[in-house]
Amino acid sequence: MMTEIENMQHKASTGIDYGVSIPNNVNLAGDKRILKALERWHGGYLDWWRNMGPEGFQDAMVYLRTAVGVERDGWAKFGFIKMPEYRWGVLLAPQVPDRVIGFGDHKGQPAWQEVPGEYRGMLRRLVVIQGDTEPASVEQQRFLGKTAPSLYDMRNLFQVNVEEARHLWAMVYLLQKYFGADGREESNELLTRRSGNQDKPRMLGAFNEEMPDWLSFFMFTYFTDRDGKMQLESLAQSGFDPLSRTCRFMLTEEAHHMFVGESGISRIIERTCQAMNQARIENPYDIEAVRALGVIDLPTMQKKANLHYSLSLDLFGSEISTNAANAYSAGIKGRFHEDRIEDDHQLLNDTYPTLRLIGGQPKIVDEPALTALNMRLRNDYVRDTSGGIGRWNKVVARNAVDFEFRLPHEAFNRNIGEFSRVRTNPDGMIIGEQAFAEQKDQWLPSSEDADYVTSLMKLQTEIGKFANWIAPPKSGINKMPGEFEYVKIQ
Ligand code: BYC
Ligand code: FE
Ligand code: FE
Repeated sequence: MMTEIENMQHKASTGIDYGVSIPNNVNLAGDKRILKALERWHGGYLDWWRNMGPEGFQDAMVYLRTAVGVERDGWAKFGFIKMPEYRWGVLLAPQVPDRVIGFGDHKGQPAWQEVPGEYRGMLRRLVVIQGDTEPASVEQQRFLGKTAPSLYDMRNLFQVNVEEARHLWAMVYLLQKYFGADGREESNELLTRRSGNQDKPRMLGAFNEEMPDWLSFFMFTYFTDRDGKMQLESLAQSGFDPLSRTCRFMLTEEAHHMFVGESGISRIIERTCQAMNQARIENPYDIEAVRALGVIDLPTMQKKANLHYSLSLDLFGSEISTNAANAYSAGIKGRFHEDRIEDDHQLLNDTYPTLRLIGGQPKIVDEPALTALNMRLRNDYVRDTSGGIGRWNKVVARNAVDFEFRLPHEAFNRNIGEFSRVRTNPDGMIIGEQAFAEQKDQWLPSSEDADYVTSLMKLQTEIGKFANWIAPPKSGINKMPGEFEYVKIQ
């Protein structure tokens, strides 16, 4: 904790007040009603964290970064802390002076500092859905500490967890501050839904899936946190300024989550290829031989990628969506990089090439641009996602292994939208239910694949050591050396 003088100096230089129970740059000290409401919520939140947060490590000292500023550079401070004592704060990116609404029916009007009454329901729904995913991911990941392949990876997991929990705080602040009694109720509901629970599940599909192993965790942070990035980018364009500012700061944290995923997968590929080369195994499809080395075969990694990619595509909603059109026209949710697009930002007469199921086949057809906004954001996502696939393939190529990762067709294994009505192979060819059932174990993780991967998941807590199935990272966190004790388990 800082002394009072240190806090005053810190506040003067960064705008963040650490002198109250909830660190913030929204002047909670001068907003006693909201501070009280958040303090009350904090109690229930800590109960949730203790019950549903990382299982078995609540007393461990973890080398975590905490936000101490909101400017792009130098916002983080690193130090050892017990997770329940993490200073979850309410941090908004700096206000842009004279900001105007950038799109939709209100384009050019001053950005809203209060909730516009006519859009209250719509805004609340989006904030609640965004807020719901954050604790859901913590719940999904809560057992992974017990099988961490190294202290470095364990620390990264916990960093992601405390930040996703801070993202919950970010949405709860908006609910408490701007949505009155409804907002308080929604804030409490966010602590009572549970990932995977039959009676009170989390709101979106992917967030009710199990996360049984670290390969899933890395795939999730690569594919699903990237949906988080795209959605936050769209909400960062919002005409409701507090939402925009909140999302802008959340995005700075999101980059690390996707780094954890992309580098984690790269390291697994690296290790598998090395082991294959040492053992002179040339055929990556010789699953038995590769698994005998205690590493994860590349085809199983492709199947996991297929699963997490298709689950993440579902998070963009239907290709044709009046919800998306309404949110855009209202000025509530924009497009990816709306402020860098050159058009009229109203889309009243525009069309957009949209992937649809036409006459039983996937076809690209022009649709009104407003209702095709989910499709457009999903296209931006696919583009963003393919970059990492290319980098994974470079690792494979560098090791002279004959294998190529690729993204399956967007119609593959879908539960939301146009293609939820059909079954396809990974190339997007429509096949019958029975053909799918017969071949799905080649395309999605089978129970044997799951058993094998699970069998590798053993806790490795020796300083500087890594499980056999994953290569060490290129460098440590915050320039720490390889032999650093990232988590001190009590
Ligand atoms: N699962 O018009 P439609 C993150 C519902 S991830 C279940 O097609 P819309 C994170 C939909 O709610 C980012 N239900 O879709 C990542 C609607 O229901 P109602 C999270 C679904 O509304 C990793 C109906 O189907 N943020 O931050 O245009 C770790 C028809 O909907 C699903 C957001 O998503 C689904 N997958 O788009 C931690 C941003 N998809 O209302 C965190 C806020 C659709 O008719 N959310 N439905 O009962 C949104 O912008 C939109 O709600 C969606 C859906 C993009 C999700
Ligand atoms: Fe998040
Ligand atoms: Fe994230």
